[in-house]
Amino acid sequence: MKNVDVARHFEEIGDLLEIQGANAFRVRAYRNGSRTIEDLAEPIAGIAANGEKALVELPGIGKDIAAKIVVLIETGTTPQLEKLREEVPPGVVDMLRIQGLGPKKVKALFAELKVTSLDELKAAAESGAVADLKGFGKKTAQVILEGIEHIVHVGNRFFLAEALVAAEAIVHDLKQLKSVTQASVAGSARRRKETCGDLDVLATSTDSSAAMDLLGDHELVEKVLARGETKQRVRLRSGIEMDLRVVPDESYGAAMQYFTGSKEHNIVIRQRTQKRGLKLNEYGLFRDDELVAGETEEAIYKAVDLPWIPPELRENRGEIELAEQDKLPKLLELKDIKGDLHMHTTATDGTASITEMIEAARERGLKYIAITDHSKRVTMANGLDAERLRKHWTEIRKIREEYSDIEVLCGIECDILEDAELDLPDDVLAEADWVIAVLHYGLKQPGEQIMKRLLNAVKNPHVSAIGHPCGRIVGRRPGADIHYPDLFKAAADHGVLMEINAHPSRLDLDDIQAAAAKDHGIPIVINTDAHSTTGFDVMQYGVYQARRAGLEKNDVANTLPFNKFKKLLKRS
Ligand code: DGT
Ligand code: CA
Ligand code: CA
Repeated sequence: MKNVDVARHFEEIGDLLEIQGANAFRVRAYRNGSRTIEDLAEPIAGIAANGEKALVELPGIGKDIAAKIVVLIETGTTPQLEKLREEVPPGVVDMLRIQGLGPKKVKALFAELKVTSLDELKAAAESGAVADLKGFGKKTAQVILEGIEHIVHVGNRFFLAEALVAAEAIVHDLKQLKSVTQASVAGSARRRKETCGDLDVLATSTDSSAAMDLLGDHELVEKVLARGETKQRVRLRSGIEMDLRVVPDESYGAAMQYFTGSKEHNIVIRQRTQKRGLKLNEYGLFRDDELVAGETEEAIYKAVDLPWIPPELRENRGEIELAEQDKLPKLLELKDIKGDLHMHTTATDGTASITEMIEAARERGLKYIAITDHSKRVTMANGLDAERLRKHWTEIRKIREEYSDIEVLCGIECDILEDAELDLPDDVLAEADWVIAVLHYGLKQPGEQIMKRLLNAVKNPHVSAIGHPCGRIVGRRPGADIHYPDLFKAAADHGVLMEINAHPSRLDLDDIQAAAAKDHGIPIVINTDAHSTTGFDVMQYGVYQARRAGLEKNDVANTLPFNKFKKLLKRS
């Protein structure tokens, strides 16, 4: 069992307990435990193997949770969660996904109005029953309706990070089978789309039943939903469903091309095959009944006079025209990244010290970082006022003296307040090496005010970059109403960088806006926003998003060596 699974288990216990109205300390204990496990660098299963005593030594893990961890790892679940799940209907848990609706309100809706699904909640909100509820009101009812619409719009999709990790683990295990020659992730996960509806995996094998048996028995799989000669559909424990298709070697390229999609991309490719008197399907490319190509994707694309197109670009957003003119970008790669300019320490809401973050960054081969703790407006995260920030920087300056192989910038993640002022005075910001300005509060303000805030930040001569510009949470919270062309024009004029926040729940800028920022000539910086030493590991998701935007190494500022990166900080 992975740390994330154990963490999610306790998070869910905390949520369900709160919905049931359990004691707040108890609820918090589960959440703290969950957070500790999530941030742990080493596998919790390894620690648990040494017994409960070793677990209790972790911060936030008491005797009770320690005992449950042991049971959870041994049996895959705990009696407590199973019981809670029986008591609280799954539709009630879904309500937690609505932004602005915490367990307390969900509990009230469940207890008072007896709503047990999003559909029932929608009806209750529309009928006015929600607004009449104590502590709710018309505004909350409206927020709920908007939240439901957003969820329904995103549908039951999963974060790429979660989907991809599972798919890659299964592909890895399939490849261990003697009878399997090739295996790969296809579908939206291969295109690195920020969310996946389901997973698609392909394998070539001399013995399709061996591959299907392996999948059916896999530890990540909860249930086999359907099984045929060459196709199997399963549901993973995380809830995401997966299609496995077993194809012969000579069809592998055709099947990869077909099942990678997107549908829109494939339609255009198929038109090109038809024009050439060919027929394309998942088994191959045929002239009459003769197989012309099928073993590799390259051969399929070549047959329609195109170079191979990277999966991240296959959305029919101009990639076929670029391929035709031999102008496909040479996409950014993870290994090109040399710096990370957004991270937190224990000074605010991070779990690691300055030194621990520097060490972790060095281990990952980073050559420069910026430590950017929160400014004071974020009280929830213990944000820094001028005095504490200056002390923090003094500390950073002292510690960075000890390192000759990594540059450490004294930074700040400075809130852009609701009234468009920055959260810290100019004379303080002037002392920073690097300032990321961000929106955290008032994301629902009218577009005009949002733009006033962003433009004010861009014009401030001390601001280096705009972080997670729209503030969205993928699938959960829509971003602020930004008029991007105006933002990008101002950023380009003032020499302000734009961030792709790599956290899988943010990916903000998104692929479309990152491409637009590039068109404005704005250097993009991809940052992890790490809150722990393992937080650096999400960089790849930012890189995927950049690749979907067609970005090359040259478009991304933190691929530069530090001496060149530094020059970008000089504001025009
Ligand atoms: P998802 O699962 O919603 O995140 O998105 P995809 O792209 O993984 O879509 P999925 O799982 O329905 O199908 C995988 C790929 O198979 C899809 O990208 C293209 C191909 N495909 C599926 N159905 C069709 C179809 O009706 N026509 C064509 N041309 N391709 C299809
Ligand atoms: Ca899919
Ligand atoms: Ca599928």
